[in-house]
Amino acid sequence: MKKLQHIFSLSLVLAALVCKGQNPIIQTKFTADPAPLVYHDTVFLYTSHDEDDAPPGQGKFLMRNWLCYTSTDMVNWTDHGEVASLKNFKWADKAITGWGGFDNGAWAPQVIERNGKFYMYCPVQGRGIGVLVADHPYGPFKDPIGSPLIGAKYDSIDPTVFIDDDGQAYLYWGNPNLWYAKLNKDMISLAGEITKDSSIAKHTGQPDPFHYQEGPWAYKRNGHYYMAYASTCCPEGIGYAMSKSPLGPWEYKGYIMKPNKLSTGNHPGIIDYKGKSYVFGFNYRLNFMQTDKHHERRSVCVAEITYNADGTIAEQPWWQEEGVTQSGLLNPFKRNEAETIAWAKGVKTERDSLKGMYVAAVGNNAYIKVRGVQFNKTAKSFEVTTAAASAGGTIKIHADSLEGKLLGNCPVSSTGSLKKWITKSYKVQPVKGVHDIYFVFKGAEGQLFNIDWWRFK
Ligand code: FUB
Repeated sequence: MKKLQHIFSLSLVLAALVCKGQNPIIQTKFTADPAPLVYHDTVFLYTSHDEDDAPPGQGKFLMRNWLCYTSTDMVNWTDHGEVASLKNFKWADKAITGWGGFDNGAWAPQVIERNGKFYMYCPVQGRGIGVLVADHPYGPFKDPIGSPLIGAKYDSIDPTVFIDDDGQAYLYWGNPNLWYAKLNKDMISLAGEITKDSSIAKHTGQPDPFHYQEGPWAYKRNGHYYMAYASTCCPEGIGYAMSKSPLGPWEYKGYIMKPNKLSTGNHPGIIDYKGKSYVFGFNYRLNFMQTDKHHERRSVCVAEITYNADGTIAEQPWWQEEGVTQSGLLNPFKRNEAETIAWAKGVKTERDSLKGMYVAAVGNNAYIKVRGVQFNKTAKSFEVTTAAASAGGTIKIHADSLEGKLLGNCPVSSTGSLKKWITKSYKVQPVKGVHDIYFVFKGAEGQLFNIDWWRFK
């Protein structure tokens, strides 16, 4: 019996080892400028947000807010929606600066934790770099100083922040030059001069071996200081430099990822998590799945990276459609938010004050895939909370592929409103072991229903 149990757990572990994610990792919105933060056992992924109606054309960004996603397995990502927007910065108002107002300019952010507080550094394009503070990684974030931390005149976009082992914090930013300043322990004021880095700076009049463009990402690992960045505009790959000190001089080390003409931009975010190392960035795959025209509608991707013994990073190919290996399995017996997704087609996410985030805009044949779901006992029923305005529809539950074994057929009837929720239980075919689960939505044309959460029993 013990031997059987051992073989069973081994097969679960092996199944977990081969579960791969897909790139891009978010499909319900256009996301860019990934800023991952590992906090306790979770990866918090902050991103900028390209609006669906960004006009065609390179550089025609339409960006109003910043989003947050979380994962504990690097493959299934839970959407927490907007965590901050231009409206958090009263000084971003057009009436004050003459620039864009609250309608555009929410560029690449980064969040860092210090002493239980979360500091979010946000470029407000053309107006400077602001800082927000929160008690929780999901916010609410507030502007503690009511003015830009870095004024507009220092190539002021793309902040990255890093705290050294001695407690000194550094803020870096800039396009086309790299700038930096020390931060006080309060993380919301400067501890010194604003300085243009001279070793990595682009406009030194010297040849530019760094190909530095923008999007710096500073960190320290095994005693080495790293500055990764979007390089070689345009298209942009991801380059990096290393140093023995947080203020350089920086030595160019090459590409983490060479540029690719499929993409104009890029923007690194690098972490270690559960014993592996990852680089995040973005491509335009979802935009080009919808149209052959370039819109600034980007999508965050992730790849695993490895370090050589001397601290240099092995170069990766351009973002592959196959993503990273799943680093943990999903428990189907706990409440799972419907917006926890490995891959989705034809759905959006929304938030309301009562329910928080939920999956919306579910149309006929739309689907959600969750990866590496571990049924460590037999599931016999499925519970789900939905709301439907009119005819409703059906949730078909398939195992392992869109046409895989049909586990359940769950009719969703009208509740009279897309905001009126009911929780219903349905019998399903007994299921055990590790599976990908596909929720496929069927019904008439138009929006069928909303889904808040689900679990198996
Ligand atoms: O997302 C707007 C800008 O494009 C970012 O600030 C840059 O890093 C580039 O990704």
